[in-house]
Amino acid sequence: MSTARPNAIVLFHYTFSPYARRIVWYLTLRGIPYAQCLVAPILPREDISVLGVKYRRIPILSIGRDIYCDTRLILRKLESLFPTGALAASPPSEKALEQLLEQWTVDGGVFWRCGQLIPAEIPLIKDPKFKKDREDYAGRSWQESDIVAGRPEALAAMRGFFGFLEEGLLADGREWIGATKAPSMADLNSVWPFHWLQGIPGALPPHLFSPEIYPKVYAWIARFDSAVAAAKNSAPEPAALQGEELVKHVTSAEFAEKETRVDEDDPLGLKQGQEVEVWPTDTGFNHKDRGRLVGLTKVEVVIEVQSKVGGKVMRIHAPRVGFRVRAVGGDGSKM
Ligand SMILES: N[C@@H](CCC(=O)N[C@@H](CS)C(=O)NCC(=O)O)C(=O)O
Repeated sequence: MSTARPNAIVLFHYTFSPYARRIVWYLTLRGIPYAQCLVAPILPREDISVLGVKYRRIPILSIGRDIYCDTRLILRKLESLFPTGALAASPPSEKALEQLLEQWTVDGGVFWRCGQLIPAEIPLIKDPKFKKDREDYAGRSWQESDIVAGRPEALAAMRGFFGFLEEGLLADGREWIGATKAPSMADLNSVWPFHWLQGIPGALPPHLFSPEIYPKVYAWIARFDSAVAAAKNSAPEPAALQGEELVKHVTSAEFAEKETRVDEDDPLGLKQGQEVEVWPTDTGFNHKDRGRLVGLTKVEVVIEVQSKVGGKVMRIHAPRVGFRVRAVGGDGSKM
């Protein structure tokens, strides 16, 4: 594996995270070089907390001293910071479809139902440390009896999702969701939970889910897999970064974005420089970042925090969707 550091991008992830794969696939399809910091599948993750980040979910991506949380924001930033060869469509109606698909998979229940279908008998689920960690993450029980009890309803929902693709988006025999020549953002925003689930032995019972029952969906997943494998052959291998070397690399870099701004007409009425807390509301909500507000727009909230080593100012960016921002000490801080 190459140890060259091609640019200021570092992806923090572990390899079986379906959300992280969204970013790995994106970078691979685009051929954008990056370094990666492989972290543990459960907390603690020293290589992240040392940067002053409390956000617990995976992946995060740093570009210099800017740290981006949540794949929705990460993809938007990569598209705007590396515009040549961007994957998003240009016509507004196609862009809208891409965003709807992202909402469907992230917020519309697809990922949540996939999580419920992880079989209770796999060794990781039986590990008490993993169970406790995921209960903190999801705010729901990961006890085996509850996983088993939730399965029928999740399978019923999953049939609806597979049907939506088979009889809807892919029904006319198109290769890619956006009828493009190669995978586009519409595919990237929809394929990942299905790709993940059908790769977990025992998650989907074959009498309900198979290439015979959903031929177009299974062929589409396989096609996407081949497209990524082909891109991987020519894409640069990610450099590995960890520990002291990682901290030095990230904290000694410049900011990727020169300017951030707090919109005066933002409905929250928060002010530049004010101390705020930021946290996701769906999962990972027990881990709040606190810092100085330096950015608040329709797209993102940005706060400044200090790295634990070297005391460098880092900027944490989170999307507005699915996150809460509260003034420290404000009435709503316990919501
Ligand atoms: N909306 C977030 C969700 C990220 C997420 O839930 N990631 C999972 C991994 S696939 C996670 O963080 N699980 C708990 C953990 O790894 O700490 C995103 O788009 O990045």
